[in-house]
Amino acid sequence: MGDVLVETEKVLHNDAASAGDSTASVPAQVPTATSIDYTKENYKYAAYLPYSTPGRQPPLAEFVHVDVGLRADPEKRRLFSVPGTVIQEVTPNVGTEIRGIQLSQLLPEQLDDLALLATERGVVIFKDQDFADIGPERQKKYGEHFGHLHVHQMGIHIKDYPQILPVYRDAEAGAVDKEIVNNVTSVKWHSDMTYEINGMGTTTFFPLDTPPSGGDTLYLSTTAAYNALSPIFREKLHSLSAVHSGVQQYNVTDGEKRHIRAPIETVHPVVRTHPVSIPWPVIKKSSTHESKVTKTKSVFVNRLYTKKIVGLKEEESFYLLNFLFDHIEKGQDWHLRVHWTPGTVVVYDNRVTQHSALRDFKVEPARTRRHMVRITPQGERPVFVENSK
Ligand SMILES: O=C(O)CCC(=O)C(=O)O
Ligand SMILES: [Fe+2]
Repeated sequence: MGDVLVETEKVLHNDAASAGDSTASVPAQVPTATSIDYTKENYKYAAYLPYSTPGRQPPLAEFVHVDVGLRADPEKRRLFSVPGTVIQEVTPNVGTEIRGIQLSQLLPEQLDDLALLATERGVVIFKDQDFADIGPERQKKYGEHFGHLHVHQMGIHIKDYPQILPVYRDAEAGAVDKEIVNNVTSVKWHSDMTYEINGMGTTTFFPLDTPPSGGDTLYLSTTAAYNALSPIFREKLHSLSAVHSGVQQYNVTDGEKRHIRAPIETVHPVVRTHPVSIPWPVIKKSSTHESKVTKTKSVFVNRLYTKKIVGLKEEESFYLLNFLFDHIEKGQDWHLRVHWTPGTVVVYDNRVTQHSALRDFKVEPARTRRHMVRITPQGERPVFVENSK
């Protein structure tokens, strides 16, 4: 053991029970090797350290998702009328900051209003929250309000909760430096796992522990990016679809193979319509405010996962995709940056936004960590509907 530590400066954060756990019904969960020795530190958020469960699982099957945003009050009164709530736009195009209300206390109908707000504003930033301290069970139940929780193909999860994703980086785990060694910047814009058939929906992301400086997250609105294009150009995009691939992510490893599913590629529309605006009879029936809700279209291609426009020749596809990536990523008028103070929780709608981690922080072995948590409900299979706004 001593040799291993000297050679790799990594430790397993297991409590002895978990690594050796191998009852017939419960697969063994393996703690991820970390640079910080958690047998020596009484870490408040040890329950959120990364684990994986070796083994192969079947592909995810497509399912019908009816979004809770359809039940929202268009004025979002049930959310906004809570006494003491302070609501502030961050920029005109993206982001709303909320104080004075606890996300952990919201009722189902208030969460419906929140889903609509996240659709309209892209990113909702809650401040001074107790959410990080309510425990994984309540966090999972909260996330399930918005949809079926996604389990990541890379197989990382917190102990006993495959649906809760730790985004953990120290000098060993998350391989901060290894990942970006061949890039000029750590910025990697994307929407989450767009290679999946059912896309990701109303997503919640929050910090447990962050470096003294750096490690902010960048967000942007793909609805505003769509609206900035000329009507003629938008029209051209409407008929196009593109291939999104999970293969590259699957092939990036830190030496450990933890993947639980074979990687897939899926074709999605280049412009997608948000489900709260789709005039689909099944949805109409369950909606009390169908006629009033925002109808949004957004550009749905991202540099990390979108590989090719269907039907175009290589050079044409490359040219058009790179124009769209640059357009989305460079328009500061639809960007914002979240600095993670304790108690901050972000709720973003993955259908209408992209984001990027910033791995700009200095990493001291056995000391620095950036520890975040993501709860990611899946939404509908992305669709384009011609007559939406
Ligand atoms: O670490 C971050 O700031 C973002 C990570 C990320 O892309 C994600 O959790 O989806
Ligand atoms: Fe992400």
